[in-house]
Amino acid sequence: MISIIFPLFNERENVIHYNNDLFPVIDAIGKKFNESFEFIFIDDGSHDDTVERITETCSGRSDVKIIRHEKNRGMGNAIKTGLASCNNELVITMDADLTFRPEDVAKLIGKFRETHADCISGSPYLEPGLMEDVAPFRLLMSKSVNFLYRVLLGSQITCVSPIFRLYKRSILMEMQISSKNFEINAEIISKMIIHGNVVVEVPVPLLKRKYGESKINVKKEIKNYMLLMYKIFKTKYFHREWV
Ligand SMILES: Nc1nc2c(ncn2[C@@H]2O[C@H](COP(=O)(O)OP(=O)(O)O)[C@@H](O)[C@H]2O)c(=O)[nH]1
Ligand SMILES: [Mg+2]
Repeated sequence: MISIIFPLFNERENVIHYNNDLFPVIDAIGKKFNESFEFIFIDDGSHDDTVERITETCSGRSDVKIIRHEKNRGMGNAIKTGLASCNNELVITMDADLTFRPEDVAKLIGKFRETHADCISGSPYLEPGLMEDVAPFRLLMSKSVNFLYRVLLGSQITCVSPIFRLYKRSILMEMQISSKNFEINAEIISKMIIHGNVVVEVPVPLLKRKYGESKINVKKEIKNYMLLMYKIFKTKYFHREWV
């Protein structure tokens, strides 16, 4: 069984569509791969009625866990809550807005069965033309940050930030993860690369959000990614503690 963790913050416009856009797609992948899934939704103190809507949408499904943070604690903390609340060795993390397509979960599983890597990471930069309608400034920032990470990590990784991944959970449970927000994905992948874990990327499209609004605070995230790079630098080259 594979656990799929979704951090949710004010996503009522998305979760009401899951009976069309998410569950049938994952159920079909389960049949194709002879695999079963557990869905873990972490509501991170949403101000809207995300919890009520997801509870309603999932009624009748026995493969769903809904966990709630009373207050907003950030995407990183929500993913950590998700990891702590499942027992399966394989976990997938995914966006609630389904901008990474649920059908591409098949690519994560297919690549894992082929390679048995420690992490299969979806990348919209592995092939040209996979990014749908991204603001040029955000694309430039993202590509520059990824370039710096490649240099720093001495790795060919094309994209450090996506949430769309399959992991061996035991590796994450042994890792000290300090990020509270969006940069958790870059922290995890950087530490895996530094520790010599096997990370394999697969090309996946990144679509434009269909419903609701993005919650990312670009300035705050750039600051967090820079701080993270400083920590990698200290740890990798001076063997100093990651604090
Ligand atoms: N738990 C948690 N999840 C969040 C938070 N902010 C965003 N998310 C979730 O993280 C995912 C990505 O966020 P999104 O707003 O789409 O950012 P973008 O894709 O970078 O534009 C979505 O599933 C959001 O619901 C937060 O503060 N806490
Ligand atoms: Mg999004």
